[in-house]
Amino acid sequence: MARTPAKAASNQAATIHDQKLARGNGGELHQTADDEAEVLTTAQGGPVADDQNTLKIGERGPTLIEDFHFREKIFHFDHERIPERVVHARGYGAHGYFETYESLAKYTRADIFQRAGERTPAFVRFSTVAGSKGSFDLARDVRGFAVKLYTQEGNWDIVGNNIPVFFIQDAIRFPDLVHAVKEEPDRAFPQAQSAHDNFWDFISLTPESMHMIMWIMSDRAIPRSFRFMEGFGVHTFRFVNARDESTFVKFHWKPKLGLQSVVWNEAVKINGADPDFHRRDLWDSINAGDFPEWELCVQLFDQEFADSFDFDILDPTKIIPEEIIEPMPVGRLVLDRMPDNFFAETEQVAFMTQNVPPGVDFSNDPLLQGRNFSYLDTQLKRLGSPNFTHIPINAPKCPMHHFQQDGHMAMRNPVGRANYQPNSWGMGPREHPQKGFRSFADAEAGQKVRLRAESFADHYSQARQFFISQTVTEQKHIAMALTFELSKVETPVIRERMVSHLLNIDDGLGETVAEKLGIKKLPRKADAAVEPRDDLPASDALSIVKNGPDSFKGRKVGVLVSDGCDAGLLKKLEAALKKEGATMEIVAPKVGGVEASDGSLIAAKQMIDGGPSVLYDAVALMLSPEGAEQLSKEAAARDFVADAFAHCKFIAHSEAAQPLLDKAGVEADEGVIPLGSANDIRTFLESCRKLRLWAREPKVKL
Ligand code: HDE
Repeated sequence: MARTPAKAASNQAATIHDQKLARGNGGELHQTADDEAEVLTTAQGGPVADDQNTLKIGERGPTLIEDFHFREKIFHFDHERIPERVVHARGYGAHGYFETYESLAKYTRADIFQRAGERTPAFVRFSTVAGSKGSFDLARDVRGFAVKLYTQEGNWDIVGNNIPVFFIQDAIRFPDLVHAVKEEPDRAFPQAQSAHDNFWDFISLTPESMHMIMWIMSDRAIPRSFRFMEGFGVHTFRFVNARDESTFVKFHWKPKLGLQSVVWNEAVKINGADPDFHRRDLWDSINAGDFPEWELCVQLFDQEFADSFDFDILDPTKIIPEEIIEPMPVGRLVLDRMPDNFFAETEQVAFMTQNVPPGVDFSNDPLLQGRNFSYLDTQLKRLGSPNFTHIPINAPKCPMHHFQQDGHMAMRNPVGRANYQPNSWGMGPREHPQKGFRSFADAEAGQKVRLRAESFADHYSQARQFFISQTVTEQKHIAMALTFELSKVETPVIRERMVSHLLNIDDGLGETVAEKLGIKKLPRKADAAVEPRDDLPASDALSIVKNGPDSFKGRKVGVLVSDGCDAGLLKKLEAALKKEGATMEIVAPKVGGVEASDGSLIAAKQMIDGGPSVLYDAVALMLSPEGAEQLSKEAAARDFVADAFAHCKFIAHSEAAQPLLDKAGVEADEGVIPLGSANDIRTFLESCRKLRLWAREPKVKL
């Protein structure tokens, strides 16, 4: 069982306490073990006497190569890094479980879906795509949402994203897409950003990306936290039942806490204030026992539907709107434990689309087919051995028996004489035609060609459908994101080419972006392989704002306090937030905290410069008259308030905080809530459930 952080800390304290501290000749500190404590050893198990000084001839002489302890320590350090993932390098994972709601035996023979209430261990890794391992969390980017389910029939990996479509239709284009979005090869920047010439050059020459571009320019690409994102399997897969009948399936993960994103101006500031914002959020919530949860939903359909649907179900740049096929909840995923070690688990976890259990199968989506090749290759490169399934995080948790042997770092080899089959020794595992994985026997015929199907040719209609499904606020964010990104493109013709695509999606969108970029003469619409349709109806499921939470659960209020603040009011606010399942964090002029009106000491989590309001979902200003006066002279405090207001957040405040609100340029509206009575706290909390006061946005002109 994993040690709780509290226990781990106290064990460590005990160990330090038990150790003797001594100084060496040069004054360096030695922590030496007594009989009780663990003795430091080499990797070979040899006890170490001195870990502070290399072996030398004389105190000031040369170092000796016979110092095997030094040599081993440095050798291991030199090899600590493995190649980072070529995409999705920055990620964060957690353990949990999947719980099946009802038997899905009618559709699939996968063991995981046979028994209601059964729990299957799971590991999930969230990621950004473009940035390197050390990049910041709030890049405008797709988020990876990769789930490993340790089923009784082997590992099942649903290696998905938080966006249900992709940039390209055929895997052969993937290296070009990734080269284009990553830093430009001559200058090695920009890091973790799509706002540069190469990316938009590629996109403007790739009309099939236009649907994805709408998603990636929407607030979906700047989520508030991993806990508030959807996940999608993207491709069409198959379920296959015990009678070998196939049903097509698309996978959706729906967050129990609802969807939420930040605004771009906020994202930029979060990246400076806390580049680990998403990591910290997951770490904090899981360690606090507030376990994030998603429902797995499936869209199921047959060949007849596939033949009649407006678009090709093999085309990964298309969705099936939820109004056409309602996603059916089939289970829930709960994340309840952080890894004990980031490298061992999150860094070494190897996801592969080709990991499917019997009863789940592939479709002919050309992107999926290419991925099925790529992921095995990538694991060998990264983990360095064909035995990467021997690493605990990748090892199945069901019985496994095979004749694979040897190779780098082999931990498991066949036992006994037989390492092949068939054999006459009656030893070793045997294939099982019924229990084993049988591919769905789809009839395939045709010429060998390099062709894209005609049914993949419509690149604009669903892009338009996505755009018209957004609220006015969200549409504006898309236009602003496009304007921002294209403003960083230095080559005018690329900007114009993009506008010509946007005009095929929505005239208003194309015109707005052109105007904001200062393009005087509107380009003509891009040539379209298939005339864009304007009859696809809006789909509410595509909007974040329309799918927000109805509670403030899991969210955080930043409370700015000063000496003399009203202790009673603060306690009431804390109690109300706790009841809602939300938390608060105290921000003060000094991290040592403040003395409240009743003389009690209130400890702070952040000093004002380190805790800007972008880190919180709403803010409260609990200030005394002197505190407000003092803080209104400080830029960090004024920014705290001005940003919260500009980002359309709800602001509660003590009456005395007014001078700070005035200095920050806040014009009172329904989202600025004075706190006098307990009733006001209720009003504040009820408002917070809406997350943002979008009606303020035209006024703040973000
Ligand atoms: Fe991946 N992708 N991908 N991808 N992908 C990788 O595998 C690849 C695609 C996705 O947290 C790599 O282990 C190709 C779509 C996630 O460890 C690599 C193509 C979707 C993760 C690879 C795609 C994804 C990866 C890099 C086009 C959404 C991170 C490291 C045919 C459905 C998994 C690795 C983790 C990682 C290849 C397209 C999701 C190189 C060739 C579409 C979430 O194998």
